[in-house]
Amino acid sequence: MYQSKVPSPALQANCPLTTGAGVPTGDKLNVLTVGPRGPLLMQDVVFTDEMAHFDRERIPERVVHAKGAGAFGYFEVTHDITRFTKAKVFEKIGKRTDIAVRFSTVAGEAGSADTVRDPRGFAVKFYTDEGIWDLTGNNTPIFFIKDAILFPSFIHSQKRNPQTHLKDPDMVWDFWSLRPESLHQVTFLFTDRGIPDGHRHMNGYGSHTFKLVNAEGKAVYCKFHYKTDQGIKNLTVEEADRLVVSDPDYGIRDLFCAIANKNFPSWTFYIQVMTFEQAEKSPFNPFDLTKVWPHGEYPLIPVGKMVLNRNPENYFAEVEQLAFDPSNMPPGIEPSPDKMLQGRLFSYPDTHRHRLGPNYLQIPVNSPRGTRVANYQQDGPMCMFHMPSNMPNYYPNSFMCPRDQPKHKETCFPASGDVDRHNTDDEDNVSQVRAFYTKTLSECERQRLCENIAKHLKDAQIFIQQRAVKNFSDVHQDYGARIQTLLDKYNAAEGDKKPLHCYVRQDEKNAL
Ligand code: HDE
Repeated sequence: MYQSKVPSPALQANCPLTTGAGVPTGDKLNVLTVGPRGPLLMQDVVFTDEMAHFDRERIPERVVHAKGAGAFGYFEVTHDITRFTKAKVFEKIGKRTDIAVRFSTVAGEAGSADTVRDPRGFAVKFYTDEGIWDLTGNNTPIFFIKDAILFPSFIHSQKRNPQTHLKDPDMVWDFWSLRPESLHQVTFLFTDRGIPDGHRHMNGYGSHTFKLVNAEGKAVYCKFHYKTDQGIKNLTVEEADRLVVSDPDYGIRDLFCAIANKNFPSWTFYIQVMTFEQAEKSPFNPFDLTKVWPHGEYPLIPVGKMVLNRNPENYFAEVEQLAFDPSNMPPGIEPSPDKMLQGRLFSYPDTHRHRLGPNYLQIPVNSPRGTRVANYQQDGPMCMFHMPSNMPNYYPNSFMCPRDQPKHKETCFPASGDVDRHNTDDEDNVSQVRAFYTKTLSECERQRLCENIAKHLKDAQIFIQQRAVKNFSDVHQDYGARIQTLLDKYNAAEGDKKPLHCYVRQDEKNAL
């Protein structure tokens, strides 16, 4: 069982107080001055050591998913899926693998409230025998967009207006209404599940399509689901609004206290599987992250259980420095052509190098455990790893050293087609949303969904409201009509409020 590298309290308590260099400190409560009222001396290195470190305590917060809660535990295999994958994490029933999990909101800053309407990050780090596997998912099986190039702009539209520094409904709804592929996730977000009750009562999803490869080299596509064993529970809008004020860290507190009280949360882990032949024939793009795979056609296959049974010893060391990376995949798990997943393969390690430095994988919570790192990477800030002095730092070489092993090569697969910036906007963005609206939601849930949307959309300019309502009507006439009726009431009661900030509209630019 992994424990963070903090010395035991007993050992630490008997140590003398020291500087960062380990030099024992005589007096930690008074600076060194000339006489009781005299000036402070620059030779007071106890003071400069303390203050200089304090000035450097903050690192850049995550550009998204900045507010989060973390915990540790294990994944245990309960069903055999070795027919699909050779990944050792699944190699036999009963096998346990240490995990780290971080839950998070998306748009808020590191100090923002936990109970806002927002997707929840649900990232799982498996410390497998073949290196780290990061399944960096959310609490929704889909996402707003399906092309990675849109992500920076999508996030800009969800965060603060660059002039007012305020959240801006115009930006949010202008972007969403111009990208109809967002309708599925927007609908999910404004249902009751848009405000989960803490982090223990929500499901997690790998969301993307991945590839599983078995020991014979045969590959299938798959999706990962982790369903809460605590039961789905959501907060009402009223409860959530109250907690934003009374307990903005509700999610962190709920998780920490549950584990501290040995009420260990768990999730049941499933996969869906699609053969390459089925993918070829699929009526929708199985790599399109705005689409689900219907469970009727691709049933959930049970795999294992995830249990969280340890709180972090230190939040900064073990949660703030956690670095999840979808490109960390052990043999037997590979990426699919999903454009969003492909984009993420670059972005996560890139953002970690910015936030934590090029040697972030040497931070204990990010380091593999069941296996040893052996490569020719060297140096860089905060580097703690180097090859033994009797081994070369280059490859190939003629000496004793770590060598690549062809059995771990990625599977070979055919790919063809014109290289182009293919526009896939016109792919069906409404059928699955319509099924969700008409078949999955109850009448009460549909009404609350429309009320939740109208309550937010009402603060966008009328022309943006109209474009958004048209998109909802494309999903279902009733969906758009209900929202428009609610908007009419708001607009009649509140008048056409001049938004705080107005960009110049495209068709008004000649007015400049
Ligand atoms: Fe992320 N995302 N993301 N995301 N994401 C980050 O990495 C990114 C997407 C998710 O608890 C960042 O460390 C791109 C989908 C989680 O530490 C960054 C795209 C899903 C977390 C990043 C997406 C996620 C992040 C920012 C579009 C669900 C928090 C900070 C192609 C399947 C992990 C960081 C944690 C964090 C990039 C979209 C989940 C910038 C480019 C889809 C749970 O690398």
